[in-house]
Amino acid sequence: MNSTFGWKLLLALLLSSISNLNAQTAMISAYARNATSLNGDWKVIVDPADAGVYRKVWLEIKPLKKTDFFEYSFEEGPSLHVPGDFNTQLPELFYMESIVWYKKTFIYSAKENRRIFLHFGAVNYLADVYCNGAHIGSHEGGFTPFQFELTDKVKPGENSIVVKVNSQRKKDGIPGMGFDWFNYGGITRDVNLIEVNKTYIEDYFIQLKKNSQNEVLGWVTLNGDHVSQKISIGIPELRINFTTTTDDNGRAVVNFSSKFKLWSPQNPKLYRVIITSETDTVEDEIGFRNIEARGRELFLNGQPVFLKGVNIHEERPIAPARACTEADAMILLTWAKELGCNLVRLAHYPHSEHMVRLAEKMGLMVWDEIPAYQHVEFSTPGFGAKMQLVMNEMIRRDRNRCNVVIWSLSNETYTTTPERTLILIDLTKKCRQMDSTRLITSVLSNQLYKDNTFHVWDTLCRHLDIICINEYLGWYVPWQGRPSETKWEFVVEKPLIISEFGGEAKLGSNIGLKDEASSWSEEYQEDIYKKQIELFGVTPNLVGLCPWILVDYRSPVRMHPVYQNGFNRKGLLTEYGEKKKAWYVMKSFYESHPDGVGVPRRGGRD
Ligand code: GCB
Repeated sequence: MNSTFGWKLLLALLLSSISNLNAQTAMISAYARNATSLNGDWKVIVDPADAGVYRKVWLEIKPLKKTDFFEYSFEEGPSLHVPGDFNTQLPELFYMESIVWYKKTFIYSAKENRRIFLHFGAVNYLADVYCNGAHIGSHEGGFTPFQFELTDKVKPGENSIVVKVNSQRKKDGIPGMGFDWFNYGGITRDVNLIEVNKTYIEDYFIQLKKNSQNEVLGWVTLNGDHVSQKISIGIPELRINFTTTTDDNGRAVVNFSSKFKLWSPQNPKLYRVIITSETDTVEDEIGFRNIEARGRELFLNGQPVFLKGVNIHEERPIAPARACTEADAMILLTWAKELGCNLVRLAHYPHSEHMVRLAEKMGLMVWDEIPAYQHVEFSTPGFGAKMQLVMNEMIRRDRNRCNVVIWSLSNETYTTTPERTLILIDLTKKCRQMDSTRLITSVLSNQLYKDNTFHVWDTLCRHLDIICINEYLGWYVPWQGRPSETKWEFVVEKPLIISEFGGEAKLGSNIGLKDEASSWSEEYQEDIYKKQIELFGVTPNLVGLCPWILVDYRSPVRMHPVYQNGFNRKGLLTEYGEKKKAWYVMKSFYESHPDGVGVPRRGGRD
């Protein structure tokens, strides 16, 4: 790590309870490197009793004498596909939240002056990694990339990697013990061996300066033993060739101006950008856009914008499992486009890089979120530092994606939890230090709704760029009057996104029953949406919406045997993509609001 931020983070981590050992924040643009994929079949040992540590399965000892025996074997056991969750690949693993050992071999031929890294897109939740029988490190956190350097650990010929994956929930985990989605465990994203030169481009930030539409302000950092180098940033289409030199810490400021065709949902323009040092080159596709909150409004590239969003969980439709490929992302994002969206809230954790990059190409803005969800244990010593690490990993991966317009640092955490507000204020400041060009938020719930007035009183709002509220009026919270007569009071005037609303319906259930929640009828859900639209019309500073949720998704806490059966049924679509009545209400609402136009007001303070 080259920045001051890096040192501060390192110090914080030393003081924290995070179980990361030797895992490095992954290098930028892993997909653009010289990589060998380790995706495919991995041999596995299922270990719900945590016996593999005692038996030292990573040593893979084989019987030598006639009297020898060993009570495990990778070779004679099952295989699982990587990337993918283990729960949906073997029936006996479906509800398991525990340990699976994975093993893969690869052939390596040594090359002079090259370094080799083992890069994981994500492993849910704890990963302990072994190379050729030696423990090389561990990583905590189920949704962000990390890497280990293998340069001194590999040998010419066959090498083996063993990963102990543990998906057990942790009280001090992020997320913690309770969450309303399926805990898909395993090596859930791509695995790659990445080769680079001795000194390589570790990271870069090439985006428009805050509030500017023509000036890029960023930096490049190098990692290696020869970090003072000439750097160039080339954008052939704009005839830009910006040159500079890194300092003794391997860091160079990047600053140039041009007349960019700005990225927007209507024109998701990306440029080929070539970042070159004396010893490395990385190519990326980068877009340029400006997002700003001013007063009670949002502006994209200087124009007022209304965020027509939808919430999405990273679950594969049709045959539900953890979504992990570009094809999975394509299905989900195509549905979001069909709904008329210009934004997707990737709830409640960073989704795969495929998802974010594809959304960028398709003209969808992205809301990125770390999994600090509801009852996470802020009071655990070092919890703030652990959140910071997850945030750092998310921002490092996505900060060059111009479609990312929101960093969300938590969802529905409780104001009564000790340390919560202080930690979130501190994290918000740190996020802004890392990247002030996006809107920073934390999603609030449990605000006071009394006498048909919504009181948004949480003082955390003072520190955020936008206020985001999950409200569920008409479902968890009964309406207290006519939706069109709802009043709003805010602790501070800022742009507001209603980040969750909706209700459950099972497709085709109790047709026509419009006024009984327990009918789980589409008509009841449709009615919620119609009333919500009345509410939006009297919500003064509304700049965006995210209905909960695009697709019905698995959640073991949803236990009704007829209507839910392990699924949260708040989807506008079923898991097969069938449209519920509420889909059409939301779609026609979005279609009647062209981009750049706010919600027409029928009252309120505007
Ligand atoms: C929420 C949560 C979301 C839940 C949703 C629900 O407030 O943020 O994760 O799944 O409610 O369906 O209750």
